[in-house]
Amino acid sequence: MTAAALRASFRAAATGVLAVGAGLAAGQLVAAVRDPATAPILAVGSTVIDHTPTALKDWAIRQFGTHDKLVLLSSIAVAVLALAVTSGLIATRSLTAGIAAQATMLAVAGYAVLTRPFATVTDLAPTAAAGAVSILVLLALHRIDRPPSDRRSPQQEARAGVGRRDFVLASGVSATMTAAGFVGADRLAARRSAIDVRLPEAADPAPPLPRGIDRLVPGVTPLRTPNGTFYRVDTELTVPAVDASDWSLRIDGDVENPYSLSYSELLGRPLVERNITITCVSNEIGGGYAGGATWRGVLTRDLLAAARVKDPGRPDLQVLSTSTDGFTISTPLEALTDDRDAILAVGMNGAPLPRSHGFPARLVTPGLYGMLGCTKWVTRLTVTTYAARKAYWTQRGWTTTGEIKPTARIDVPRSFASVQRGRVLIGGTAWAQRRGVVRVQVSVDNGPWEDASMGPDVNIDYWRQWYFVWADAAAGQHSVRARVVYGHDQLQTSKRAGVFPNGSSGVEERFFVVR
Ligand SMILES: Nc1nc2c(c(=O)[nH]1)N[C@H]1C(S)=C(S)[C@@H](COP(=O)(O)O)O[C@H]1N2
Ligand SMILES: [Mo]
Repeated sequence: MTAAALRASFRAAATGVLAVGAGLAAGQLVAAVRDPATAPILAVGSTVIDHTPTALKDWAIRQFGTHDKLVLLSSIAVAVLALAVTSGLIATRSLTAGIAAQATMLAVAGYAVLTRPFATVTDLAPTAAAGAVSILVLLALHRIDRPPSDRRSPQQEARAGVGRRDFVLASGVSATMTAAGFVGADRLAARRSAIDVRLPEAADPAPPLPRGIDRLVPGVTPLRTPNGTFYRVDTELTVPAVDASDWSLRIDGDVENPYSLSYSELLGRPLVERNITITCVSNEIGGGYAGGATWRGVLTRDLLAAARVKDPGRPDLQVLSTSTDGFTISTPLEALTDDRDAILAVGMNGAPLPRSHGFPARLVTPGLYGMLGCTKWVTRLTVTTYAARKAYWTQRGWTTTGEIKPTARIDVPRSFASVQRGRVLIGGTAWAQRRGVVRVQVSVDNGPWEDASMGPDVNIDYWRQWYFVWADAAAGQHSVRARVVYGHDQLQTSKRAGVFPNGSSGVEERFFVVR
């Protein structure tokens, strides 16, 4: 390839990328006005997530943890980039074919948008804007790059250098507007998502959390997880921006009295507060997918009592909860009506729920993994049977009954940390929801199990901090294991299990070095 041909290909590729980039920025901007989740890239990403086999999803979560979505979006971005380059190169051969290539990408995005749960035709607006802008930019840059041959007079050929400058200028303008579009869309979405509500105080408040031992033992997880650092697990690519004034909760299914509740009606009900530690079924032994908070809301027991469940003694009854995006969770009816005080929460640690944790309302069910009782952005509670309806993760083979497995977690020393010889502080948290943590036992270098010192006992559904002083640590590599004793002197199982299908088990072992 000659240098000139190479430069021409480069300009063609750049044309494709600039056009698609400008289109995506336009899509982002239009989506930000209505609903950020309808942006074409996000719709495609969400569709890919929903069609990913469980095994692959599992692998991705294991490999990338909470970065799994970033990895997914980056992969899609790389694919789009490749397609954009291709469309630019095709356009130099045949402009019509180049436009057709972009239109095909558009059609795929449009299909993804329309097949999202609850999608409406107006959700196509961002994709349509993206398509219009990308094709217009493609046409404009293509024209500047290679003026139509009938206009290519000898003088114009001579002024090819000027044409090249025009192309660079036009590219710069396009790239700048694209960047401005992305930034603007981001600002717009952020402004839209500020939460401006004041929650009424709870008529039945939770006891204030005692002081934890995390001041005493640096590195131990605080007793209360701040909202900003609380783990987040969901299938969403962008946090749903639900408007409290548009939101309502529908309670229906096998009930005598189906009804709906607006946000202000919900806040008008007597609110309770409970301290509850929730945990994700995808938490590996020693993992961070657990958090403790004070949840404020309405008891689901009361909400369901007002709906009057038909024949509530029947076996197999579940409540299928649905969130704004169509995601569903199955919770045994019993867990939402017994005295464990499951909550339809509106508040978290004294503040309205953050959007990432389910604003305006979510379920919090003590004792069950998040995917069984913690539906965020919940809009519907349908009383039905497990035979009749299957929830999102049920369809993918996960448990419908799994209770949270009791476990002790080591927070310090960190894995492969190097610590001073002498007195080594070992510490962590332990949870055994519905049973209660009795104590934690520690074994150093596979020695005998010894009781750790325990932090305050908040309640059976809350985690408990612990620490152990290893008084005479000698230089070298060491290991520590920790296990929880819960309920009535039951011992945490040492049997190893992966997270699928009903949560990990096994005793954590950690290695560290004493200097
Ligand atoms: N709408 C919706 N709710 C959801 C999920 C989800 O994917 N979508 N994930 C569940 C899972 S798997 C867990 S562990 C908890 C996590 O709640 P958090 O993100 O507030 O910590 O939310 C649950 N609620
Ligand atoms: Mo989860």
